[in-house]
Order: sequence, then structure tokens, then C-alpha cells
Amino acid sequence: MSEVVKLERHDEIAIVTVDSPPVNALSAAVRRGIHECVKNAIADPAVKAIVLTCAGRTFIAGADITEFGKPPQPPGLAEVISELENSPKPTIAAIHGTALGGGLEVALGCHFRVAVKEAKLGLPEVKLGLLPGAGGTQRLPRAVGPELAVKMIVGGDPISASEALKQGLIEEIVEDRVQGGIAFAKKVLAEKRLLRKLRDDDSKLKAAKADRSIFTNAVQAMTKKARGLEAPFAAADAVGAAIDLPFDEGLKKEREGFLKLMNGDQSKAQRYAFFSEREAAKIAGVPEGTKPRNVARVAIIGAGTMGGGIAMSFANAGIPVTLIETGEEQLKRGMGVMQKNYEATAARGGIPADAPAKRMGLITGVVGLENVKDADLVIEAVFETMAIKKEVFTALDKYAKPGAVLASNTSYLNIDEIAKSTGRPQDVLGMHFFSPANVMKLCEIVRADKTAPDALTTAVAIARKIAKVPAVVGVCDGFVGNRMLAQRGKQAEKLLFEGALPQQVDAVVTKFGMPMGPFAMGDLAGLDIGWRSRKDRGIKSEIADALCEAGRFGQKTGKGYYKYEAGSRAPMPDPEVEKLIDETLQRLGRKKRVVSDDEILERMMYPMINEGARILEEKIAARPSDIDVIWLYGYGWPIYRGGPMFYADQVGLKHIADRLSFYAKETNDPSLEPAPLLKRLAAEGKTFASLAAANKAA
Ligand code: 3H9
Repeated sequence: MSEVVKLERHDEIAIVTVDSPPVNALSAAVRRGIHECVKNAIADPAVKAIVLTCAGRTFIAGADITEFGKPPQPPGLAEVISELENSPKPTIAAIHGTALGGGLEVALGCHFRVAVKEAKLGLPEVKLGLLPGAGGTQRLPRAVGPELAVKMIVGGDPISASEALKQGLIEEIVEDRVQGGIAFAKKVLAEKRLLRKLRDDDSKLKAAKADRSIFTNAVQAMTKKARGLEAPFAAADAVGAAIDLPFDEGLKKEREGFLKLMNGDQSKAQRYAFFSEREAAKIAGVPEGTKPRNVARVAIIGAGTMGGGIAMSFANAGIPVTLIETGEEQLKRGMGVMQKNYEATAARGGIPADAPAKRMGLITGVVGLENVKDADLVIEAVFETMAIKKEVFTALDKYAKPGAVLASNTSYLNIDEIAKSTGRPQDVLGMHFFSPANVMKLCEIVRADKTAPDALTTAVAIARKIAKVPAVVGVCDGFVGNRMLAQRGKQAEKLLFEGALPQQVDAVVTKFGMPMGPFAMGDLAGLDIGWRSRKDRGIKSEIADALCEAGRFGQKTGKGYYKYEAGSRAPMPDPEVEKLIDETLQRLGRKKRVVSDDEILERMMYPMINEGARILEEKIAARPSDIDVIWLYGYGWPIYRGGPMFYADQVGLKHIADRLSFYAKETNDPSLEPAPLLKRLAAEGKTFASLAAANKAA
């Protein structure tokens, strides 16, 4: 008997139960346990059929990712699966929770599968930069046909039990996994059903063998958004092998692809991102076991773009929202925008047809701050002015119920100062959502000086509940993300004064994998915002100011750093902008030079990394990986590059520190001098990751 897998017998049915919390991942011990138990069950003459199931919250959620990159321990997963498949007695997987990756591959090795109705089944390896490496690319197409297999394997999203039933991935939906599994096993025995080995069943491959476009069209549709990623294409190739090659050769091809990806840089970065995201939910310096407060209703103040997007995020998760405005007119507009937004998503098939009505039904629009009274969490999303924020929080002190968490969605203002305007600073924190708030996954949770630990855990827990990725940060101008972004913006602008063009800078940044460069981003956000703020502060920025003076505010005026055709968001280089930049440089007596793409990349990335080092030093972020999570989920940093701090470790901190010193001198910009922490790590030959490990040990 194994510690993590046990074998029991109910009459003639053997039950093999994996019990390895939290997610029954296929560690060496679990593989060994299944192998032993199945072997014993096969050898036991009293056993006529074998049901494989799991204890705890889920069926096997995949291979144990922590084992990747370490020396393999026997038995291999393929061996375990082939034992189930070649068993002379029927093998049945009884599924609950999520059967993912290696977990679904184990189930596919069984002769039959049943699942409870809440179960989900999928092969998400591609999200870790991998492809299914234990037969999934060969057996799933045989179970559901290549079209759906491509969708599941190249896209990585799971399907529901009812869809799995419809597509022939499972044979039945059962009430209870164990009882249902036993009942199904008895039925198989009574009906003397033939044991179905997917490896030998090519029936669902026939259509694609005859007409390959079934497969290629599916691949094309699924790889449209896979720019820069290796895994989706390799995964598609492996599914192609299922159509083109005999099973065992297909398996070989799959294995080669899997090992190549597993040892490659992209998967390393993506596995790092997986664990970083989960690490970010663990709040440094909060007493263990601090329970979050209960949040049954949320109030959001402000029905503008941000407030509306935040309200939708809660409604999407089934949480009722009171949306508060100052007047009927603004409220009507805000509610209308959300309604339209939902309807557009439903029309695209993104949500069910009845979802807009259901979700809008959860949002109650009202006028007047006194309506916060029933909310357990209040999120303020009003105009970004300290005076207005203080006014709102002073009023909240009067109307919000005791113990309600009071959050500001400010993107840079001082939360300590906001907290002071209430008599309950322990309940105040920041919840900085990113625009569009119903889409972007990041939520920076800003911990103020007096924020209570349980207010903080409440914000983190609720953020996860609404499918956001929370990262806790400290108070400073711009918090983590925008503070680093400001460094990039500063360099982008300087590059224009040295001879680079907006389209050159943006092209380098998008080639690196970011969704947009700094100038296209400026056009999207609106150039007039920065212009007004510069005017208020008496600051000049010659090129940006000249653009605004010429009425070029960005996308909203059809012209900014780029020009835009009517109704299009595609930036097009504009000779007028080039002329305007030339004239500005001439007027200022600046000489143009050829700026190389390499220099642009370094000056876009390294100053941000430098700021990240300062942020760590000041303990605004607790871990380098928290900074990476912020960039991955708030700014579209390419997942296969892990995040700026991970990327810095790959490039080498000494190189980065040297280049920053060089640019500091070359461009006469002392702010580019390497931060003390970066300097120290570079001198010691260390990485940011070593810092995280040291923190953990402390
Ligand atoms: C694979 O299968 C390859 C094969 O094809 C071929 C092999 C030869 N391993 O997410 P949570 C940990 S690749 C190790 O917060 P939830 C996780 O780090 C794999 N650990 O819970 C966390 O630890 P901690 C394919 C894992 O309820 C804890 O479990 N499978 C693994 O929100 C709880 O996780 C996948 O990609 C793992 N596989 O969500 C599935 N999975 O508490 C990956 C989780 O110390 N997993 N942990 O921070 C998931 O998508 C989610 O964890 C799941 C549960 C949906 C299962």
C-alpha cells in the first residue's frame, strides 16, 4: 500500500484512490502508488474491474510541475498509463474537479470514463509552454476527433462534463464519483462491453485523414493569437502526427516535442509564471491563518470606464453590486455602456445569450453615497484628484457599515493620505484595477501604513474570486507597475530627441512580445491627459506638447504619434509627425543620430528593471516574482519571457548594470545609474531569484 494511493475492494470492483493534496498531481509517489495498486488489482482473482478515482477537491490535475527539470524517477507516466490501457480487466476513471494534463491522459488510458456534472476536463500543458507528453496528443484526437482535440490541446482550455459527454470523451455523468464509478463498472461487466483502447481506435481520425483541411483549419483558428509562442505550434504538430502516423510513432513524436519544450527557455518562463502567480497570493508579513472578512455585496462608486469595468468583474463572478453615481444622467450612461458591452460579448459567442440580462440583474445602479450601507467592500473609482477622493472617503466613514473594507482604485495617489480622511484607516487599502477592468487580470492591492491584516486578506481573496490576479504592493507614486512604466516612457521620449521615430521604438517593443509600444499606448490613452498635467506642473515636453498643440490627442482625434483611418485602431506612421519631430529638433539645436534597435531594446527594458530593483529595496514589492506577475497580467508582458525581473536574470545582472552605467554617462542621465541593489547583486554574480530564495529562507 502506498501513502498516497490506496486500493480497496467493493465486491468484485477494485477502487484505486489517489489521495495526494492539494491537487493529486502525479508525483513519483503517486505514479508508483497507482502502478502498484493497479498491478495488485489485476493480480487479484476476486477483482473483475478497476475504478480509478481521487480523494479531496479534484481528480489528478496533471504531472507534478515541481518535478520538471529534475532527474526522472520511475515509473514513467507512460508506463502507468499503458498498464491501465493493457489491463485485461476493465479500467474506469471516475472524475470530479479538474482532470487536467497528465490527469486527463491517465483517464484517456482507461477503457472508460465517467464524471460528475461539475467536472472539467482539459489538456492545459500549452499554458505552461508544453504539450501533453503522456499520450494526450494521440489519444484525445481518437476520443473526440482532431478538430476538438486541436481546440483543447492548442488552446489549453478545459471543457465541461456535459460537453465531454456530447463529444464522447466520457461515457456517463454520475451523481457520486465512487458510487457512480462502481455502478458503471458493474454495467460494463454485466453487458460484457468490449474494452475500448483508444490507441487502437482510429474511427474518429478518418475524416481528417481524408481531408486534411479539417485539421489545418482548426490549427489556423487556434494559433491566430499565439505570436511568439513555441508550444501551440509544437502541440499542433503532435496532433498532426496522430492523423499521419501509426499510434506508437505518433507517441514518439509527441515525446520528442515534449522534451524539447520542457528543456527550452519558454516553458521555464511559463512554469515560473504559474508558481509566481500563486506565490503572489501569499501575503508577506501577515499572521498565518488570518481569515478574510465575508464579502456578500460590493458597492462601487463611480460608473465611468473603470467603475463600470470593475462592476462587471464582480457581476461576472455572481457577486451583487451597488453601483453609485452622483446623478441620474451619469448613472444611465454607465449602465448603458455595460449593457452594450455584455451584448457585444454575447453576440460574439463569448458568453451565453442569457448572460447579459443575468449579469446586469446583479448590478443595481443608484444615486447617492448613502447607498453603500449594505456593502462589505466599497471600491471608489472616481476622478483621480486627492481632494475628491478625500471627500468620498470622509463620506464613507459616515455611511459604510462597520468592518466594511474601503478600497480606492487610484492608480498613483497616496493611500495613507486617503486613509487619514476616515476614522477607520485599518479598513482602507488600494485595489488598483487595470483598464479595461473587466478584461485585464491584474489587481494591485495597495497596503497602506495602517491597513489591517484581515482587510488585506479580504482584498486578495475577493480579487481571486473574481478571477483577477492580485499582487500586494506598498504605497508610492504609481505603485509598482506604473512606477516602472514611467521609466520606460521617459526613455522612449528621450529616444525621439536623439533620432529614433515612434514607429521604430514601438516596433522593437512589440517584436520583444509586448502587445503595444509606448507611443501607440500613448495614443490609445490620450495624449491630452499628460499635456494637461504637464501644464499644471509647469513642465515642458517639446515633441509631445507640439503634437497636442496641433490637436493630435491620439486615437480619439484620429491623429497622435500615428495617424488612424476612420473607425480603425491600427496605428499608421505619419510623415507629418516625422516632420514635426525634425522641426522640433532643429529648433532646439539637437543633432540626430542613428539609434540601433539593440539600444532601443536596452533603454526600454533596463531602466524598468532598475526601477524594479529600487522597488524591491524599498520593500514596495515583497518579491521579484510579484513584480513579474504585475507585468504579466497588467501590461501584457509576454508570458514566455517570465516578467522583467525573470528576464533580467536571464540576461545577466552584471550586463544590465554595465549597460545602465554606460547609458547614464552617454546620455547624461544620472537616473540611469544602477540601483544599489542591482549593483550589489551584479557584483556578487547573483540573480533576483537568489534574493527571493534568501527571503524565503529568512
Ligand atoms: C502535465 O501534466 C504534463 C504531462 O502532459 C506530461 C508529463 C510527462 N504540480 O492553483 P491553485 C499547486 S503538465 C504541482 O492555487 P486552485 C499550486 O502550486 C501539468 N503543483 O488551486 C498550489 O500550491 P501552493 C498540467 C501544483 O484550486 C496548489 O497546488 N496541469 C500543480 O485555484 C493549489 O493550486 C496543469 O497545468 C501541479 N500540476 O486550482 C494544471 N497544480 O498552495 C495546473 C497545482 O503551495 N493547475 N499545484 O501555492 C491548475 O490549473 C490549478 O492548480 C487547478 C486548481 C485548476 C488544478
